[in-house]
Amino acid sequence: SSHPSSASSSSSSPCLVAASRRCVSALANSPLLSVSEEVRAALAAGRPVVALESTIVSHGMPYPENVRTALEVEAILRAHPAAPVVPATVAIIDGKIQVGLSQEQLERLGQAGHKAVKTSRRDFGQVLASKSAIGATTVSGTMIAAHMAGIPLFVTGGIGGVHRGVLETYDVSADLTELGRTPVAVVCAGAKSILDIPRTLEYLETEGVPTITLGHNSPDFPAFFTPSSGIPAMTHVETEQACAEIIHAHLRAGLTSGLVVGVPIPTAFSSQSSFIQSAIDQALGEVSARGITGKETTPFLLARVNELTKGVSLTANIALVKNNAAKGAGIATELAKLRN
Ligand code: PSU
Ligand code: MN
Repeated sequence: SSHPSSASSSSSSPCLVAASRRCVSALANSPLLSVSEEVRAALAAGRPVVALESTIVSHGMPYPENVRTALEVEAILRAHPAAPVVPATVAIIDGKIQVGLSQEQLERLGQAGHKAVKTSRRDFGQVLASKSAIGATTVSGTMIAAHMAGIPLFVTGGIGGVHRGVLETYDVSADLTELGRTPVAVVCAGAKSILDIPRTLEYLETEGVPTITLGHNSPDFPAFFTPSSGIPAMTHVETEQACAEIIHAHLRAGLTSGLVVGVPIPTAFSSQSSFIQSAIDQALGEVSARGITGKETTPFLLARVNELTKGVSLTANIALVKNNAAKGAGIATELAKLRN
């Protein structure tokens, strides 16, 4: 049916994750989905859970900072002052979509680095069929798994977007079409200026994806290493509660698109942004010069910018991911209250 299911009909209609906490996604029975015991118990009890991606671990940061950061982000969620939030890191391991990783699995993923398969929607079949491959899920891939498991909120660093030079390359991240088709809220620090941010926001608008800036004294969508992109988001809220209310209403209405919550980088870590920007410009030039295309483009840019800034961009990247986790824990907590 194309009509949103109301709470009262949720017992008889195919159940949307958003309808109520007891109502588990119809996809939750997939034989290829493996949800950890801790995550399963938290979801069943209506306690807050936050999904986390794994491409940021394998392709977004070097080893061993990647594993350390992943564990620290999980620890920030668990130590959330109001009440613990359960982390659910997503990856494809041993031919299963794993939601909630052990420390050992995180270590395998971090060590695999670029040998892991960067996994967006199109890559699932290939990675699942090859039982030995490790699939590191992107924002797109992680949203799919989170939705399958019934997790409405997901925290990461930055989303993919419309690439600069799109009119030549047609390079638009699968994250954007995923946001248009999968009802999960993604908390991030905006989009990196490796991307065309104005066109990314236009694309999200076309896909029916609300963009919400949180805790900003301006309506601007953040731009990863800088607090403001100069382009307004759909709306701007000051509190995690107000943010959760919009997410809750959007999901409860049965809309099938996701949402983006942009959390500006803390100002203490944004001072080096013009130095980082010059590294980004150089790395972008190298992408064209070397003829890098397709799924290789973003990992190349991320690694090259880390290299060129000798760790300055990595420090900012780690700081903003942790800040997003702290904010995401607050939003997840408010969202759980609204859903219970
Ligand atoms: N941007 C970042 N860090 C990242 C990514 C993007 O600042 O780690 C990763 C995310 O996993 C995102 C993916 O989903 O890159 C997008 O890749 P592509 O541009 O090829 O769609
Ligand atoms: Mn691409």
